Amino acid sequence: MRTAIENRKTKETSVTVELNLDGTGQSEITTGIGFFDHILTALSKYSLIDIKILAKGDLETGTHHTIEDVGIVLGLALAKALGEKKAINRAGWFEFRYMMDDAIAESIIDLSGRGRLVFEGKNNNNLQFSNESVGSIPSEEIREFFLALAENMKANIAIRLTRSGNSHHEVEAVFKAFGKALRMAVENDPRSRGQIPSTKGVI
Ligand SMILES: [Mn+2]
Repeated sequence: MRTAIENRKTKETSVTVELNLDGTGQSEITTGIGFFDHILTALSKYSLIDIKILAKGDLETGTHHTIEDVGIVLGLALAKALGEKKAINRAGWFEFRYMMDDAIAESIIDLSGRGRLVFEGKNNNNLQFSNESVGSIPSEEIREFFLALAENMKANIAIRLTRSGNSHHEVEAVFKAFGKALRMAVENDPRSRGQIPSTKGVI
């Protein structure tokens, strides 16, 4: 079973993440931030990774520490569960079209062993959500989450919002597109016969 548990405690937050890469998209997410719980639940559902997150942060200072630290610990847990990355597809891509047909996002991921985030809107400019806040969080925190995730799971992650819409839908489209790409990347490829998918022999 490709599972992992990670804990991290600082003076700002206490975060526990438990996951199963070969799950069915079951989740129990409690971060104290309702909208964040909502989009992390979508990430679990679309990636089919079972995810439990319990985070207690200094929300009196805002949501920044909690969102970034959940990204760090989720990234560490994903890296641990992937281990040597034997037999995985390694790369994933998916374009998700929101059913209400306003916000459209796409995501590409390479579990390359290097951490990099490309986070852009149309014309390769920086991704800007339509509103400065979405749900109960500043929308700029979404980038901080994915940056922490990319660095700690050591993956190259590209996220592009190709069509604006309702800002809640924009963020959901981003998380769902990323979830689908992640599901493809972590999936075992039966034809690989257990090999590590790299010409270097190590990722
Ligand atoms: Mn929603």
